[in-house]
Amino acid sequence: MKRILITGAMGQIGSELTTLLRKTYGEENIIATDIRKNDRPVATSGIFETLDVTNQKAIYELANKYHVDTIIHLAALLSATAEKHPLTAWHLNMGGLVNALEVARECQCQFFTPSSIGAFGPSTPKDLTPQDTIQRPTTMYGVNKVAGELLCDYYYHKFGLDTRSVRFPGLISYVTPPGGGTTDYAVDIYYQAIEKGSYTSYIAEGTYMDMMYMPDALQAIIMLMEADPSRLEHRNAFNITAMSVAPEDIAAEIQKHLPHFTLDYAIDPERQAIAESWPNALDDQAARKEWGFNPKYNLENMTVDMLQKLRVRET
Ligand code: AKB
Repeated sequence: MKRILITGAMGQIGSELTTLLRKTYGEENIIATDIRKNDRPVATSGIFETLDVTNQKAIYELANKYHVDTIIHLAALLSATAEKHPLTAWHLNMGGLVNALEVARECQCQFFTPSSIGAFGPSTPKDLTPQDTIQRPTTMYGVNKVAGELLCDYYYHKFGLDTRSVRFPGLISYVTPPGGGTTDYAVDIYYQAIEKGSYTSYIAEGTYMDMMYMPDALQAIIMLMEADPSRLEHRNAFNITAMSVAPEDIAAEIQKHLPHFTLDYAIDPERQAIAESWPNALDDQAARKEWGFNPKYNLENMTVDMLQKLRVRET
């Protein structure tokens, strides 16, 4: 039986992961935490504690109070925000991670924290980006992600801590909007398609990035955490992807359902530069081979589901 502490539970991944983990492992076994508290179900329907991950003692006290055996550390700033506030990002992303790892070490917890396609940079091969390749990112977020991957591997080799991670692509969901990411356009486009019938993209035509629908991302976390450790040749972190798309591909798919939908562009140079430094399409064979990663959604069936779910929300 698992008892899981989640940090950043109010965020884009955390909100939905908390709900799924409560269903999977029982509400009493999931301790959702976040520095924010509001009246969303994450904070009102199960165990919820406010937690600042830069306070190691506070993480330890909660881990101890609830006798947790797993920590899922999600609290972090995303790429665009991190680029605007690099030192805050360093402090929160790296300080929070090392604190959470230290608590995991003291409490002998299994540990998951997400890495990202942001862990790659302009000198990384852009197409079919290999699992093991050059990682010289040019963003603070990317620097944090590479350092985080190495730190998690260090805790595995040095202390035998069971650390596991994936490099998430842009995540698309109709539940909680992302905030401060470079790939956020791929979520906004669906919201605006339903609300206004048009979208102005800050990412340029022809800019390809990996994306994934949230149900596949959540399933990936559970599958990796439950994977037989003897099959894992890699740990921190596995390439995973479900599709490689540019803004016009998503628009064309939306137009199949909303023929009057229009897309135009007003490029944000900062986020465009970040996007251009990232891969077009990852090779995720290692994840498929070592723990059976197998996403169910592609651009086509994700678009059907997103539009349907957002329409229901509108009414
Ligand atoms: C971001 O755009 O910052 C994130 C990511 C790909 O890590 N969605």
